[in-house]
Amino acid sequence: MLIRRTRDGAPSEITPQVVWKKRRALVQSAAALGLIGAVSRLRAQSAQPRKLDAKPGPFSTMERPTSFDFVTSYCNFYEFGAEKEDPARNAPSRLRTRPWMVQIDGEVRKPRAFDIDELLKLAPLEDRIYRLRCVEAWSAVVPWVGFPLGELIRRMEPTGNAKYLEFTTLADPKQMPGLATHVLDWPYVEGLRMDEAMHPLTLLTFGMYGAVLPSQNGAPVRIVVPWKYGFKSAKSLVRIRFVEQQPLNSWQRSAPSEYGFYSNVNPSVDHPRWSQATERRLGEDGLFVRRRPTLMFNGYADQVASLYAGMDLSKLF
Ligand SMILES: Nc1nc2c(c(=O)[nH]1)N[C@H]1C(S)=C(S)[C@@H](COP(=O)(O)O)O[C@H]1N2
Ligand SMILES: [Mo]
Repeated sequence: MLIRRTRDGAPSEITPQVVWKKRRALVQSAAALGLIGAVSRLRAQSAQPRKLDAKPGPFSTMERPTSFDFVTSYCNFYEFGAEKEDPARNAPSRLRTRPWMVQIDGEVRKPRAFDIDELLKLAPLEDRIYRLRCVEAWSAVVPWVGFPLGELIRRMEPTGNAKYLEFTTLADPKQMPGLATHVLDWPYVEGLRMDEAMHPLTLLTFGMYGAVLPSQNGAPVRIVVPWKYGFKSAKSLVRIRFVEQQPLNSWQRSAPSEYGFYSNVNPSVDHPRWSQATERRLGEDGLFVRRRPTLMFNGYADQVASLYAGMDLSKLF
């Protein structure tokens, strides 16, 4: 599957998934023995994030996950500030993730609101290690925990008019200092075509690295769409609306010449201000570190290319 496509990794970079699994098993047995509890009590304030039980899911890359420290400290979450360190600095102490409701409405037979703890139990959780490629030409490999968004969509019974999904994320100025700036029109809005949303790769995501999502990574629930630029993976969702018209996503609204609706990772369509042909992998900084070639659909072409058959992807970027 994806293993054969990993033509860019040096041998040391291709750590088999079993190693990650072993590491996770170690962490879990340490937790069982109370060791982690002991360690975390030594840490100043933060409680150990709650573990999420999950079975191994499909589509995981064999590439070595980026370190937890990188993925949780180098973030884009503009509601908490525009610098990469701002979300890690601001979100954990400010974002209240309980109680949390997610409204599901629009073109569905059964519109309703879910309490986050109910939503979390809607379908079995899976571990899935995906590449994430930011439009800013950096990438990471992240072990997510979630279930296919399609599991939720099916249960909502969409009407025949449901052609797209619109995702809206939290916009609360009391919790989110970034809302005082006008980087984007808040709330942050994203969208997917129905077949993209139903695709088995698209993950409704509650956790990473075997535990609940850190606030800066979009707690308590976010979308992860691994073949699209990172901004399509909206964080801290409060509403999913089924709609007939293509939603106008926040980045497209702010700069339509730079960001489109589809935003599929595509090395041959440059951003107007920079190349998308290569990327820098988080955690591989340094003068002599070679940039990686960016792969079409972020390496997921076998799974998703057929969704875009016949479309001119240089126009529908
Ligand atoms: N609500 C919200 N979601 C968001 C963003 C944001 O600013 N606000 N940034 C996006 C961008 S640009 C990226 S690259 C990814 C980053 O996810 P990560 O920080 O978990 O790696 O989140 C996306 N989701
Ligand atoms: Mo991004």
